[in-house]
Amino acid sequence: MADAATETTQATETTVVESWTEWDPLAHVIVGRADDCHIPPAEPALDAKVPADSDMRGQWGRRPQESIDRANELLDRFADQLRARGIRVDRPTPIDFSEPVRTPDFETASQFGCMPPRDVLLTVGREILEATMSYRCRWFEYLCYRPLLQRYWEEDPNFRHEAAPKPRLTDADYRPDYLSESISIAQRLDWAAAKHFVTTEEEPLFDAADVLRFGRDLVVQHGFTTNLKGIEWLRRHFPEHRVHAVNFPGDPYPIHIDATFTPIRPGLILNNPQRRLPAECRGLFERNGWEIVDAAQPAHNTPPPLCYSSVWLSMNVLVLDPKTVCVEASEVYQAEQLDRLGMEVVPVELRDAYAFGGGLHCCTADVRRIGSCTDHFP
Ligand code: DAV
Repeated sequence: MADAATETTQATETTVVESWTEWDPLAHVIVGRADDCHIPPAEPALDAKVPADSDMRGQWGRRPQESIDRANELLDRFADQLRARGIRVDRPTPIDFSEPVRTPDFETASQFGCMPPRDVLLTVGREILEATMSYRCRWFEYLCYRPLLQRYWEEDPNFRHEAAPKPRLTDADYRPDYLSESISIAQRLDWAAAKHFVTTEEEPLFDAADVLRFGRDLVVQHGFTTNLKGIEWLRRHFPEHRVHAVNFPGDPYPIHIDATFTPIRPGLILNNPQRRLPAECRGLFERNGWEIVDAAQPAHNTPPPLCYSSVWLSMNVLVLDPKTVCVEASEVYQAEQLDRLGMEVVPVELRDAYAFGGGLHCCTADVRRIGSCTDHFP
């Protein structure tokens, strides 16, 4: 592959925020917290993601305290593991998620949590952008990160703190087709292939976890949580970047790209074998000599109880640098595969926290990775 590198910025001693890729050496990261996390009440975008036979259907409220304590124990240990490697780790400040949310356009009886900062914060170069989000219960989640973002803003004169326009999230944002509880998987797959997702094109919507950063290029999944207007908004907001929309027709519940398509290092991406990148989207990678490898099978047949995510959190790894990757400790097949691919694998226990919003990639957000804006697809 080509190794063209375009220096666009010069880090200084006061640089706190800067990250251009998913794999450059990690220096500073936010790790989420499980405190007070709630299963939110029914709402259109969230219901579309919960399978018909899920144990979460019909129930909502604060998660059991033992599960919160256990998840926090694992998140704290993960934070310590990262600190022991010299990485600066910050933690969010949870708000009271039992509080209802009411805006002029919608109301919901409780909120969600702040375990997965990756969904909310998109770091591109020296900017951290708060995503619009697409669930009503997550509308105020950015508040948990404001104390950190304010601090970075004071410490780093080049840090740009941005927020995408808050969406109105009226019923016009959601397709009523998805409101039925008995949609077959075959129907869902047909809809996914036709790019008929639960969110409409009423206004720009995106979750930060639908975006992957490849230096000058941003790869964004079009699915339940990010619509085409959201992708167009990102394109206009980052005029120096090339923004590529992708979708994965094999996924009946397409939210977030980070259990589907996982860059490991320049030239190597893992792809979920049930959600292969379609041929028309592969050209960019193939022309530039990137290898797209089917990820190993997950070690588990089912997600843990009360979990939104699929078993493919096995692929939701956190790359520490192009030779080192954190893999969930029970995901032995994924660990073996990455070891065979030449990576040093750091096992991290996190499965009992999956229910709070995802895996190792989800529960973190980049503040700094050492590197510059490089062009990997010249
Ligand atoms: O496979 O359920 C999970 C992504 C979480 N950020 C899945 C996608």
